[in-house]
Amino acid sequence: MFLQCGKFRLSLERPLVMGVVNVTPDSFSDGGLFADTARAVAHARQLVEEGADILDIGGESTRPGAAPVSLEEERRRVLPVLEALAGGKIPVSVDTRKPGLMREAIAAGAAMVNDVTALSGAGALEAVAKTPVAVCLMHMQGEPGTMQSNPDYRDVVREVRDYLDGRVSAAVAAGIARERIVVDPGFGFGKTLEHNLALLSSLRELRLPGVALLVGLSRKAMLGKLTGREPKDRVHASVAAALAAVQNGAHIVRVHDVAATRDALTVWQAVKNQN
Ligand code: 7PM
Repeated sequence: MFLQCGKFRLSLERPLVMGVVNVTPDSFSDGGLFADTARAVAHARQLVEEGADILDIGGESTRPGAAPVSLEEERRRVLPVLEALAGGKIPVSVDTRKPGLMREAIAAGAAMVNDVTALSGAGALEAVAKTPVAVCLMHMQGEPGTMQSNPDYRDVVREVRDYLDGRVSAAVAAGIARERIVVDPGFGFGKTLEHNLALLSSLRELRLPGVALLVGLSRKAMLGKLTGREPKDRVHASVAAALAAVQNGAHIVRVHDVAATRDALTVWQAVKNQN
Protein backbone atom coordinates (compact mmCIF):
# COMPACT_ATOMS: atom_id res chain seq x y z
CA MET A 1 0.00 0.00 0.00
CA PHE A 2 1.08 3.56 -0.76
CA LEU A 3 0.08 7.07 0.25
CA GLN A 4 0.07 9.61 -2.59
CA CYS A 5 1.16 12.84 -1.00
CA GLY A 6 1.56 15.54 -3.64
CA LYS A 7 4.58 14.54 -5.72
CA PHE A 8 5.65 12.05 -3.05
CA ARG A 9 4.56 8.41 -3.10
CA LEU A 10 5.14 7.00 0.39
CA SER A 11 5.31 3.26 1.03
CA LEU A 12 3.16 2.19 3.97
CA GLU A 13 5.07 -1.08 4.29
CA ARG A 14 6.93 0.38 7.28
CA PRO A 15 5.48 2.81 9.84
CA LEU A 16 6.02 6.49 9.01
CA VAL A 17 6.84 9.26 11.47
CA MET A 18 5.12 12.63 11.11
CA GLY A 19 6.95 15.35 13.05
CA VAL A 20 4.90 18.15 14.63
CA VAL A 21 6.01 21.72 13.94
CA ASN A 22 4.04 24.34 15.85
CA VAL A 23 4.22 27.91 14.59
CA THR A 24 3.06 29.95 17.53
CA PRO A 25 4.24 33.28 18.85
CA ASP A 26 7.15 32.92 21.26
CA SER A 27 5.87 34.18 24.59
CA PHE A 28 9.41 34.56 25.92
CA SER A 29 10.54 37.14 23.38
CA ASP A 30 9.01 39.83 21.22
CA GLY A 31 11.10 38.75 18.27
CA GLY A 32 8.09 39.08 16.03
CA LEU A 33 7.04 37.09 13.00
CA PHE A 34 10.50 36.67 11.54
CA ALA A 35 11.83 35.12 14.74
CA ASP A 36 8.82 32.80 15.03
CA THR A 37 9.27 31.70 11.42
CA ALA A 38 13.00 31.12 11.82
CA ARG A 39 12.47 29.12 15.00
CA ALA A 40 9.82 26.90 13.39
CA VAL A 41 11.93 26.31 10.26
CA ALA A 42 14.99 25.42 12.35
CA HIS A 43 12.91 23.02 14.43
CA ALA A 44 11.46 21.43 11.29
CA ARG A 45 14.96 20.91 9.83
CA GLN A 46 16.01 19.29 13.08
CA LEU A 47 13.08 16.88 12.84
CA VAL A 48 14.11 15.98 9.28
CA GLU A 49 17.63 15.25 10.56
CA GLU A 50 16.10 13.03 13.24
CA GLY A 51 14.37 10.97 10.57
CA ALA A 52 10.89 12.39 10.13
CA ASP A 53 9.05 11.11 7.03
CA ILE A 54 6.49 13.94 6.95
CA LEU A 55 6.30 17.36 8.65
CA ASP A 56 3.01 18.74 9.99
CA ILE A 57 2.90 22.53 10.29
CA GLY A 58 0.20 24.07 12.44
CA GLY A 59 -0.70 27.64 13.35
CA GLU A 60 -2.66 26.49 16.42
CA SER A 61 -6.14 27.21 15.17
CA THR A 62 -7.26 23.61 15.68
CA ARG A 63 -5.78 22.87 19.08
CA PRO A 64 -8.22 21.71 21.74
CA GLY A 65 -9.16 24.58 24.01
CA ALA A 66 -7.11 27.06 21.99
CA ALA A 67 -8.53 30.45 21.16
CA PRO A 68 -9.60 30.64 17.51
CA VAL A 69 -7.05 32.24 15.20
CA SER A 70 -8.13 34.40 12.27
CA LEU A 71 -7.39 33.33 8.70
CA GLU A 72 -5.08 36.32 8.36
CA GLU A 73 -3.09 35.41 11.49
CA GLU A 74 -2.95 31.71 10.60
CA ARG A 75 -1.65 32.40 7.08
CA ARG A 76 0.93 34.88 8.45
CA ARG A 77 2.23 32.12 10.73
CA VAL A 78 2.05 29.11 8.43
CA LEU A 79 2.83 30.26 4.88
CA PRO A 80 6.38 31.58 5.45
CA VAL A 81 7.34 28.33 7.18
CA LEU A 82 5.76 26.26 4.45
CA GLU A 83 7.53 28.25 1.74
CA ALA A 84 10.87 27.63 3.45
CA LEU A 85 10.27 23.87 3.78
CA ALA A 86 8.38 22.92 0.61
CA GLY A 87 10.81 21.76 -2.03
CA GLY A 88 12.75 19.79 0.58
CA LYS A 89 13.28 16.04 0.78
CA ILE A 90 10.08 15.16 2.60
CA PRO A 91 6.43 16.11 2.21
CA VAL A 92 5.00 18.94 4.29
CA SER A 93 1.47 18.78 5.73
CA VAL A 94 -0.53 21.79 6.83
CA ASP A 95 -2.77 21.43 9.90
CA THR A 96 -5.77 23.66 9.21
CA ARG A 97 -9.52 23.56 8.83
CA LYS A 98 -9.77 26.74 6.77
CA PRO A 99 -10.35 26.11 3.03
CA GLY A 100 -8.76 29.47 2.18
CA LEU A 101 -5.52 28.48 3.85
CA MET A 102 -5.70 24.97 2.35
CA ARG A 103 -5.69 26.51 -1.14
CA GLU A 104 -2.83 28.90 -0.41
CA ALA A 105 -0.81 26.20 1.33
CA ILE A 106 -1.22 23.82 -1.62
CA ALA A 107 -0.14 26.60 -4.00
CA ALA A 108 2.92 27.12 -1.77
CA GLY A 109 3.86 23.43 -2.00
CA ALA A 110 2.04 21.61 0.79
CA ALA A 111 1.75 17.89 0.00
CA MET A 112 -0.93 17.10 2.59
CA VAL A 113 -3.84 18.77 4.37
CA ASN A 114 -4.46 17.65 7.97
CA ASP A 115 -7.96 18.73 9.01
CA VAL A 116 -9.26 17.90 12.49
CA THR A 117 -12.77 18.45 11.12
CA ALA A 118 -12.25 15.88 8.32
CA LEU A 119 -12.98 18.34 5.47
CA SER A 120 -16.54 18.79 6.76
CA GLY A 121 -16.40 22.60 6.53
CA ALA A 122 -18.01 24.52 3.67
CA GLY A 123 -15.72 24.39 0.63
CA ALA A 124 -13.08 22.16 2.26
CA LEU A 125 -13.50 19.09 0.03
CA GLU A 126 -13.50 21.35 -3.04
CA ALA A 127 -10.31 23.08 -1.91
CA VAL A 128 -8.33 19.82 -2.06
CA ALA A 129 -10.19 17.57 -4.51
CA LYS A 130 -8.60 18.60 -7.82
CA THR A 131 -5.06 18.68 -6.42
CA PRO A 132 -2.55 15.87 -5.80
CA VAL A 133 -2.32 16.35 -2.02
CA ALA A 134 -3.05 13.76 0.64
CA VAL A 135 -5.76 14.48 3.20
CA CYS A 136 -6.00 13.46 6.85
CA LEU A 137 -9.60 13.03 8.01
CA MET A 138 -9.83 13.11 11.81
CA HIS A 139 -12.69 12.28 14.16
CA MET A 140 -13.69 14.80 16.81
CA GLN A 141 -16.76 14.86 19.07
CA GLY A 142 -17.90 18.43 19.70
CA GLU A 143 -15.86 21.60 19.24
CA PRO A 144 -12.29 22.28 20.43
CA GLY A 145 -13.39 24.73 23.15
CA THR A 146 -15.82 22.37 24.89
CA MET A 147 -15.22 18.86 23.59
CA GLN A 148 -13.53 17.54 26.76
CA SER A 149 -16.37 18.66 29.07
CA ASN A 150 -18.59 15.61 28.60
CA PRO A 151 -17.50 13.12 25.91
CA ASP A 152 -20.21 10.50 25.42
CA TYR A 153 -20.47 7.38 23.27
CA ARG A 154 -22.49 4.18 23.27
CA ASP A 155 -19.75 2.32 21.40
CA VAL A 156 -16.76 4.57 20.79
CA VAL A 157 -14.92 2.28 18.37
CA ARG A 158 -18.00 1.70 16.25
CA GLU A 159 -19.00 5.38 16.23
CA VAL A 160 -15.53 6.60 15.30
CA ARG A 161 -15.24 3.95 12.60
CA ASP A 162 -18.65 4.81 11.13
CA TYR A 163 -17.82 8.51 11.11
CA LEU A 164 -14.46 7.99 9.38
CA ASP A 165 -16.06 5.60 6.89
CA GLY A 166 -18.63 8.29 6.04
CA ARG A 167 -15.96 10.96 5.59
CA VAL A 168 -13.92 8.65 3.33
CA SER A 169 -17.05 8.12 1.21
CA ALA A 170 -17.59 11.89 1.01
CA ALA A 171 -13.97 12.42 0.00
CA VAL A 172 -14.09 9.69 -2.65
CA ALA A 173 -17.37 11.11 -3.99
CA ALA A 174 -15.64 14.50 -4.27
CA GLY A 175 -12.95 12.93 -6.45
CA ILE A 176 -10.23 12.12 -3.91
CA ALA A 177 -8.65 8.73 -4.61
CA ARG A 178 -8.37 6.34 -1.67
CA GLU A 179 -4.57 6.31 -1.97
CA ARG A 180 -4.63 10.03 -1.05
CA ILE A 181 -6.68 9.46 2.12
CA VAL A 182 -5.56 9.07 5.73
CA VAL A 183 -7.97 8.55 8.65
CA ASP A 184 -7.32 9.33 12.31
CA PRO A 185 -9.45 8.52 15.41
CA GLY A 186 -8.48 11.86 16.96
CA PHE A 187 -7.14 10.88 20.38
CA GLY A 188 -8.21 13.40 23.02
CA PHE A 189 -10.64 15.19 20.72
CA GLY A 190 -13.86 14.69 22.68
CA LYS A 191 -12.69 11.48 24.39
CA THR A 192 -12.05 10.38 27.97
CA LEU A 193 -9.05 8.25 28.96
CA GLU A 194 -11.31 5.19 28.76
CA HIS A 195 -12.47 6.12 25.24
CA ASN A 196 -8.86 6.68 24.15
CA LEU A 197 -7.74 3.31 25.54
CA ALA A 198 -10.66 1.51 23.91
CA LEU A 199 -9.71 3.08 20.55
CA LEU A 200 -6.02 2.30 20.94
CA SER A 201 -6.62 -1.33 21.86
CA SER A 202 -9.08 -1.81 18.95
CA LEU A 203 -7.19 0.30 16.44
CA ARG A 204 -7.21 -2.47 13.83
CA GLU A 205 -10.98 -2.10 13.50
CA LEU A 206 -10.40 1.47 12.28
CA ARG A 207 -8.35 0.36 9.29
CA LEU A 208 -10.46 1.03 6.20
CA PRO A 209 -9.63 -0.64 2.86
CA GLY A 210 -6.94 1.19 0.87
CA VAL A 211 -6.76 4.06 3.36
CA ALA A 212 -3.82 4.89 5.67
CA LEU A 213 -4.33 5.08 9.45
CA LEU A 214 -2.66 7.89 11.42
CA VAL A 215 -2.49 8.19 15.20
CA GLY A 216 -1.55 11.20 17.34
CA LEU A 217 -0.88 10.41 20.99
CA SER A 218 2.32 12.38 21.49
CA ARG A 219 2.46 14.17 24.88
CA LYS A 220 -1.33 14.12 25.16
CA ALA A 221 -3.34 14.51 28.36
CA MET A 222 -4.21 10.80 28.45
CA LEU A 223 -0.50 10.09 28.94
CA GLY A 224 -0.41 12.70 31.69
CA LYS A 225 -3.34 10.95 33.36
CA LEU A 226 -1.58 7.59 33.19
CA THR A 227 1.87 8.77 34.32
CA GLY A 228 1.20 11.92 36.33
CA ARG A 229 3.75 13.80 34.22
CA GLU A 230 3.78 17.24 32.58
CA PRO A 231 3.75 17.44 28.74
CA LYS A 232 7.52 17.95 28.42
CA ASP A 233 8.15 14.85 30.55
CA ARG A 234 5.88 12.59 28.50
CA VAL A 235 8.49 11.47 25.97
CA HIS A 236 8.82 7.90 27.26
CA ALA A 237 5.06 7.51 27.59
CA SER A 238 4.65 8.92 24.07
CA VAL A 239 7.14 6.44 22.61
CA ALA A 240 5.32 3.55 24.31
CA ALA A 241 2.01 4.83 22.95
CA ALA A 242 3.42 5.17 19.43
CA LEU A 243 4.72 1.59 19.56
CA ALA A 244 1.37 0.31 20.80
CA ALA A 245 -0.32 2.15 17.93
CA VAL A 246 2.00 0.73 15.29
CA GLN A 247 1.69 -2.75 16.78
CA ASN A 248 -2.09 -2.36 16.51
CA GLY A 249 -2.03 -1.32 12.86
CA ALA A 250 -1.22 2.41 12.61
CA HIS A 251 0.64 3.35 9.40
CA ILE A 252 1.70 6.83 10.54
CA VAL A 253 2.43 8.24 14.01
CA ARG A 254 2.25 12.01 14.57
CA VAL A 255 4.88 12.88 17.18
CA HIS A 256 6.88 15.69 18.74
CA ASP A 257 9.87 13.51 19.64
CA VAL A 258 11.02 12.17 16.30
CA ALA A 259 14.45 10.79 17.28
CA ALA A 260 13.11 8.80 20.23
CA THR A 261 10.19 7.45 18.20
CA ARG A 262 12.46 6.50 15.28
CA ASP A 263 14.79 4.49 17.54
CA ALA A 264 11.88 2.61 19.09
CA LEU A 265 10.40 1.83 15.69
CA THR A 266 13.79 0.69 14.37
CA VAL A 267 14.05 -1.86 17.16
CA TRP A 268 10.42 -2.95 16.75
CA GLN A 269 10.93 -3.34 13.00
CA ALA A 270 14.09 -5.45 13.48
CA VAL A 271 12.19 -7.84 15.73
CA LYS A 272 9.26 -7.97 13.33
CA ASN A 273 11.56 -8.76 10.38
CA GLN A 274 12.64 -11.99 12.10
CA ASN A 275 9.35 -13.62 11.11
C1 7PM B 1 -2.96 20.99 23.01
C2 7PM B 1 -3.68 19.82 23.03
C3 7PM B 1 -2.19 21.34 21.93
C4 7PM B 1 -3.63 18.99 21.94
C5 7PM B 1 -2.14 20.49 20.85
C6 7PM B 1 -2.87 19.34 20.86
C7 7PM B 1 -3.84 15.78 16.34
C8 7PM B 1 -3.82 16.66 15.26
C9 7PM B 1 -3.51 17.77 17.10
C10 7PM B 1 -4.07 14.40 16.12
C11 7PM B 1 -4.20 14.94 13.79
C12 7PM B 1 -1.42 17.88 19.64
C13 7PM B 1 -2.82 18.38 19.73
N1 7PM B 1 -3.62 16.49 17.48
N2 7PM B 1 -3.99 16.25 13.99
N3 7PM B 1 -3.61 17.90 15.76
N4 7PM B 1 -4.25 14.04 14.82
N5 7PM B 1 -4.40 14.48 12.54
O1 7PM B 1 -1.07 17.10 20.56
O2 7PM B 1 -4.15 13.56 17.02
O3 7PM B 1 -0.64 18.24 18.78
S1 7PM B 1 -3.31 19.09 18.18
